[in-house]
Amino acid sequence: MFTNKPAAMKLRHDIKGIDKKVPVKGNKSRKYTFFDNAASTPPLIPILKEIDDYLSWYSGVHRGTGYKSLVSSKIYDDCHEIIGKFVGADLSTDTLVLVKNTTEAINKLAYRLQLKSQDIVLITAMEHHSNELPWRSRAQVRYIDVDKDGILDLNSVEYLFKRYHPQVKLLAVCGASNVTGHVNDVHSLARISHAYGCKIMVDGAQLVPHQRFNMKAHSDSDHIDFLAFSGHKIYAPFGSGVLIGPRETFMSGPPEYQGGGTVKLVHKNEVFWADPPDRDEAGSPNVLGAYGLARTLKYLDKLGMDDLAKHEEELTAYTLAKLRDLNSLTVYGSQPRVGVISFNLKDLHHALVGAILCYEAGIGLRTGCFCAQNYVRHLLGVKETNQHLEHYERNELDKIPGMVRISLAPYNTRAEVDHLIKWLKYIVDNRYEFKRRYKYSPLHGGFIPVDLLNPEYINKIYNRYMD
Ligand code: ALA
Repeated sequence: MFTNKPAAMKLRHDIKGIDKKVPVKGNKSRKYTFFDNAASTPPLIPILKEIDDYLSWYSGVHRGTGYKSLVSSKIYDDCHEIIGKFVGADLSTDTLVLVKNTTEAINKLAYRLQLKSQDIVLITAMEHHSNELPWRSRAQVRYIDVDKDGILDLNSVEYLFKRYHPQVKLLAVCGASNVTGHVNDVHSLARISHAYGCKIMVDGAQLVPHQRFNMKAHSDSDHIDFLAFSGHKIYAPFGSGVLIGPRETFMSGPPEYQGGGTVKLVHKNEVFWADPPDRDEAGSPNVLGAYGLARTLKYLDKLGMDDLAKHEEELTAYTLAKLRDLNSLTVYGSQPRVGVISFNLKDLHHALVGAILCYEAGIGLRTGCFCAQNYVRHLLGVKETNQHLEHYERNELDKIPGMVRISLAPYNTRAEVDHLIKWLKYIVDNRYEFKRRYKYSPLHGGFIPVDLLNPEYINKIYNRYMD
């Protein structure tokens, strides 16, 4: 039975746009079911109200003398503390840099570590491109293997450390996969890494929104040295992301972005850089993003992250059981996982399934490779081929392998899952009919119902906001 409903119900009640209706085929509309929380979560009404209230005090920070600027500076600076506290960071020894998102955070760290071309960064074969490409461009990368279900092979971690240390400068690993939702035991990985004198960076984009996360004390061998995560995946889509790490990492050398706010003193021939985090927060910062994220995290703390996580866990188990009851459906990955589930229906292109759910069931989710192409190919047993590049260049996405992904959040309900399952069953039972009714359109880069090749209603809604 479901427990801890009150926290989840309160969260649902506070979601902006929860009752939004979307047009569906046949000139009808229905309440939107949103299962793409791994991409971005919707914002919270109470936080929007707080931001609106604060806006009358909003001003540029750090460099103004007016009263509003003083207030805004204090708010902005304190946001660092509040955000750090949410993940157990110790800001007496760590620095928290506010950036745009996880991608920027990891790129910044890759720059900040001042890696040399012979240095090695260990990553896993289950990473999002954002935790793969920044390392590939600055150091040598070795991949920790995953098994056929996409689960990390711990023997491979030990093997790579034994073989390559002390050349290994960092272990960079996702807390949870954005494809399978699989949760890595990052604290055990931290212990292994520290035993080899190496630091660990956790890409927390898909973990921090789902479970209480604690970086743990520096004195603890399970301590997470660096953490990156995004506000827009934890109900604060106002452009704030987070990078946390030891202060000394941010103390030496110039920042990659240089300009206002990053300096103490500028001479014609010399620059004295500001202390962290200012050195790495160039230009006027995103004060509203910081405020939105800090207030959202306080809200979640008050609601109870553990209760929310428990609800999501039960909803995920419920969804998996229902999916497994369906014929001709393959679910990828394995436990433990957050509410991210990728699957395929036999003989149906993933993008076709996504289109039917969009145009007929009013369900929002994501299909494709989810910016984790190597991992998705591995799970599908598909080899690398340059032919896929030709398909991308011709916008023939219907020729590229991929998956259907649902990503749950604690505000989702069993009724929403039942709605999805009903539709998946309907799709499986009527696959030939759907294949006839939908056509791939290179122009739109997706499948469109043949009687709706010009999706007028999207334009209508667009015009309402953009005209
Ligand atoms: N990385 C985000 C996702 O997996 C955008 O959807």
